[in-house]
Amino acid sequence: MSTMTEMSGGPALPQERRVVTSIPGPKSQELMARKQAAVADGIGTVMPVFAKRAGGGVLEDVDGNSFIDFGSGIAVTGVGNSAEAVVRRATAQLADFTHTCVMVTPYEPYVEVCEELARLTPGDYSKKSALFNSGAEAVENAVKIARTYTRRQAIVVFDHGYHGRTNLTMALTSKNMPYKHGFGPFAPEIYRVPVAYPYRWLTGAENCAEEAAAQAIDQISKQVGAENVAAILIEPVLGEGGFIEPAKGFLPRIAQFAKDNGIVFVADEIQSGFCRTGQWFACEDEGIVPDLITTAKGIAGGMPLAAVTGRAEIMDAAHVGGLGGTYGGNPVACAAALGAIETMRELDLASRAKRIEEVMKPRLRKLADQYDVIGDVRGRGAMLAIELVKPGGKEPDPQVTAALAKACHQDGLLVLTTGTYGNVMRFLPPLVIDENLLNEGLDVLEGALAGL
Ligand code: PLZ
Repeated sequence: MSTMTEMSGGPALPQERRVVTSIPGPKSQELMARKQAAVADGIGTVMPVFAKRAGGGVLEDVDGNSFIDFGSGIAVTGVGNSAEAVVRRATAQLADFTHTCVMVTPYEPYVEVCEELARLTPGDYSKKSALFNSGAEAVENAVKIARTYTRRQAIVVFDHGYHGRTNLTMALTSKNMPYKHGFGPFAPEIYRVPVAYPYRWLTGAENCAEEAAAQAIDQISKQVGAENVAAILIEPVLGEGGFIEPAKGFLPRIAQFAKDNGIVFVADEIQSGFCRTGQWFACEDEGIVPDLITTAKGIAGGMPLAAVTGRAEIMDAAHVGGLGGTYGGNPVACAAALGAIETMRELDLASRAKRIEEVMKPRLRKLADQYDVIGDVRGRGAMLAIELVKPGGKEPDPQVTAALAKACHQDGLLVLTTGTYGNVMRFLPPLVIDENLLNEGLDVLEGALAGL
């Protein structure tokens, strides 16, 4: 198997952690001053260094520091940055044509991506897709499609769910700050019900799946009326809510309820999809076959592309001309997606994600035994997290989480935090990361915990 350096496009990028300045370094500080003057404050920054190159398992900044990448640009560059096949295919497409608008003059790469999506997503029924630019746009369109298909309006979402930042998807998203605060009014006919969050289920993890499903179904039936519900929308692993894996049994019960009531069951796999959790899609782990699935992020190796894929009869419910957008399914993004999918297949990145779990989870569990601030270790594949709490209980500790992330950044490890309570540290390495870097990243985390 080729080394990470060969797999990334562009000049060879040493696969090493290297901290040569204080973080942020002087050039990043200069650029940050320019950012503050020119870029709206609403666009925040997780780690205040400016990127110069990235590939394999590292990101290099403008000061020559090289960070081990445990973020993948929020679960996007699973195949690595500038992956060879992505660069090759997108470059060829760039030279041929950059845009025609699929609604004006279609092109083959768009159709090819939709054919791949039909092959890769769960379900052996006849499938169709529509392509868009961002995850939020895919979710909006899934809602439009489900509503025209069912001729119903209500959409059911879950506590801790995240679906985007546009007006409709803000309504679908549960967390107020920073996503919704001050941005209302929000779209109507959205109903939020409990999710099976094992670590925080009041009567204990063992009762969680059954009780949460019963509560959710009761609320849908009594408060909304199942016959009014167009779609139930859920992330199989809830990402921005804190990498919550719904207790086993919860998703199948909700999916069955949807089926029994003519409700379109939509899996939002925008963060969890494309090999991230050790399968092509996370819902496969419990044998869930959604009616519609939304994808983005990992689909195109860093180029903006998103999709809604599902049962042909549902996808075809919208009238001709009812779906679209100027750039949706841009040819360069489609070519990149075909390169990313080729890479995932050839390198069997689903297995690599499982291997990442094998390496990381035992070490995270050991750290949890050692450090009381780690209340929970969870996730699967290369979508893993620790939940940080005040020792002795389960009170969320966002301060310690932020401090830990900062200490990791200072020492050359790019990590992200997440969660409704801001107290979850998540690990989303590129699936092509070297095992040495993975272990070295965990060493950095261990050092940061020891230094708290
Ligand atoms: N659905 C499950 O994870 C994006 C958000 C980062 P877009 N998650 C990262 C931020 O702070 O904006 C996401 C997701 C799930 C939908 C989306 C939205 O995807 O491509 O960001 O629109």
